[in-house]
Amino acid sequence: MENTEKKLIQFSGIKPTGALTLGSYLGAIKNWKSMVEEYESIFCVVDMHSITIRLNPAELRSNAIEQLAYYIAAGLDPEKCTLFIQSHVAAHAELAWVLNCYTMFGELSRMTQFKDKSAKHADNINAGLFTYPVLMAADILLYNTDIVPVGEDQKQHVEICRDIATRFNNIYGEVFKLPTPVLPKVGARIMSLSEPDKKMSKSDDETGCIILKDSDDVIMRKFKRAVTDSDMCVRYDPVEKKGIANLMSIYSSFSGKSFDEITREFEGQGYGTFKAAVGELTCDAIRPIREEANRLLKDKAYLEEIYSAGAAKAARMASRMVDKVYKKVGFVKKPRLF
Ligand code: AQP
Repeated sequence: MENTEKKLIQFSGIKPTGALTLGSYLGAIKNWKSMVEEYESIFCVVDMHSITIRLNPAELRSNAIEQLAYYIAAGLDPEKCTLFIQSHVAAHAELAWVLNCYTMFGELSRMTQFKDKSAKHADNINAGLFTYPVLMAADILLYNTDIVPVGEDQKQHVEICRDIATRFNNIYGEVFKLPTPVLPKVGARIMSLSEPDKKMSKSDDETGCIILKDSDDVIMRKFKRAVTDSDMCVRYDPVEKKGIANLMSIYSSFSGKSFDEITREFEGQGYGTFKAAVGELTCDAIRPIREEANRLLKDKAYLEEIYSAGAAKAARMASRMVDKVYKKVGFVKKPRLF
């Protein structure tokens, strides 16, 4: 008999501000992929979020296409997932404006990412940086999303999304579904290899950040130089031994081994051996993704087909939500324009 039960929906996205990192792979994409069979899956390249910082336009465009290729290469099968580029679906901007009017200045001021990014880009603290979480709330709420798989740094933004949705629902009835953030058990916060008290970020220093495009040689070199400590014992202690704890998280994410198992495996061996093992495991996991992404990037027509079909499907779903919201707030029904 045909299974008519509707699947719950997972939605997530990554901004194409640079090349994808090992952090975004372990914190987000790998987790997305693990839930594709169970959930209806919608994944977005959130290019509109990227322009809160000044980027070279040609670079942004090529990052966005490259990111889509990496999504597919990492196993997000376009037959099973809706893959699209955010700026292709106007409903994201439309709902974001409405939600701006239901979001408080005070709550946006408390966002950690806003405080961090304002400090980092002191010469360009634009309104988009401030209202970033509102656009993210629109992204999520447009699709009746049940879960949002993210890394730890984005959890606060899913929480404010719930607050905005609750405020709107309290006024207009049950319009939005309240989404739940889902973090991976291991790898929710991968740290920089060179400064292990800082998150590994696309826009940060090159030596501490593994990008999925890195060759095996580069990956091995970066792991070899990873900052550790003088204790010489592979043991999980994220307070006193941040560098080693980070390497253990990466090793655990790829191998599925627990921290105790890893400690036993490397007992009596130097950090050099452990770092090389983490590097090799990372290379083995990333190499096929990189190779497949490079192959896909040679076929721009195929990628265009995928993001066009994805946008058409997403736009159909999203426009239903925009119509509902516009009606609730009192806008006159849109005439047919074409
Ligand atoms: N280091 C990380 N560890 C675990 N998860 C991470 N994510 C990002 N870095 C790590 C998760 O991956 C998704 C990427 O989201 P994003 O690129 O839209 O936002 P971000 O968190 O701001 O990523 P970056 O790399 O730090 O970008 P820049 O440097 O441009 O600000 C999210 O789910 C995130 O949690």
